Amino acid sequence: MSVFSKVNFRFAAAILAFALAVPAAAQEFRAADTHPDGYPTVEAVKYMGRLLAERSNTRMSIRMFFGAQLGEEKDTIEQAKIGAIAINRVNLAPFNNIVPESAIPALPFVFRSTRHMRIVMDGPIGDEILQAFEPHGFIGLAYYDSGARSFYNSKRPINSPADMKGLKIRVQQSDLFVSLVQALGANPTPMPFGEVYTALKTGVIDGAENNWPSYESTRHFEVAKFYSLNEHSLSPEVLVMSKIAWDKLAPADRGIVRKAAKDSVPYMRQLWDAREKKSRDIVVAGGVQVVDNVDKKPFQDAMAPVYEKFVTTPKMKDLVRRIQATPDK
Ligand code: GTR
Repeated sequence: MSVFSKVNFRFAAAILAFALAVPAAAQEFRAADTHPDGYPTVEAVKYMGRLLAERSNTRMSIRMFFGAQLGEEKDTIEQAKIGAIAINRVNLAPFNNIVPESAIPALPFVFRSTRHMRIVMDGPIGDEILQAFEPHGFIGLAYYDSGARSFYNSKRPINSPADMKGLKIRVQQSDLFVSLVQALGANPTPMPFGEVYTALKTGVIDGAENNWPSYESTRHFEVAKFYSLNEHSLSPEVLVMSKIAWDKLAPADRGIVRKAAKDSVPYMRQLWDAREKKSRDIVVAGGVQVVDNVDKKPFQDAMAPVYEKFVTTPKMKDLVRRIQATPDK
């Protein structure tokens, strides 16, 4: 062996020893959320970040970009797809047009109660739907609660679908929600979350639909004072990781990420339950006219065309059947 190759060999061996001794580079995952700091989803992802740091000896952590700093939900989904955002917390609705199975838990009245939703989404059906994200470039990590979505508007109290006639209602960027609002005789306008306040205020739209905390945190209740608790959808939130970021992780680290995400769920639910009450109090004190004795039956009856249009494959039909057959006790 020449002097040169001996030197090269020693050099390579030294580099290899160094690489084995030095722990993998620290990873800071960029996470996006449309909600402001302090909102339960934002706090839950921060909590997940703390768990990650603790359990990976600070090798993994999360940097939270809240308040739509990285864009509206549709944009953050596109960025997560190309790996520019590692972790994304969005509602299931903006995924409906991308991952067909994500429409199932967003379907109107598919769950009988929050308890039913939690049991289904925490079990094998929820996991099956999380797995459906992977072929589309996302790893489904966990679901968070999102309460019940109900209609609010600036024109009149809504007691029945007849009261919806002709109202211009903002919906998330989901064909399922477009069809849901159409089935009730109103005019759906898909629009990013961040544009809704101004659109309500200027009369571009008459109303929208959301849960108590979002209705409150966005101040929509100040410009659309009729809130009718028809509770048409319990569509949960979803936490996904970009498959590009995921594929770069060692198998053990993937396990840590998955577990930290799941472990943030009970924490989120605790914050959620408290926030729902607090938001309700703020909104009621703000002078909103709440219709809380809405007869849900006529709303439910109007939903047949929505199911026909979106529950098309045998797999989807089976998911709906299994959800309905899941007891909520
Ligand atoms: C909220 C949800 C957000 C967003 C928003 C919307 O309930 O938490 O992620 O989807 O609704 O209506 O755009």
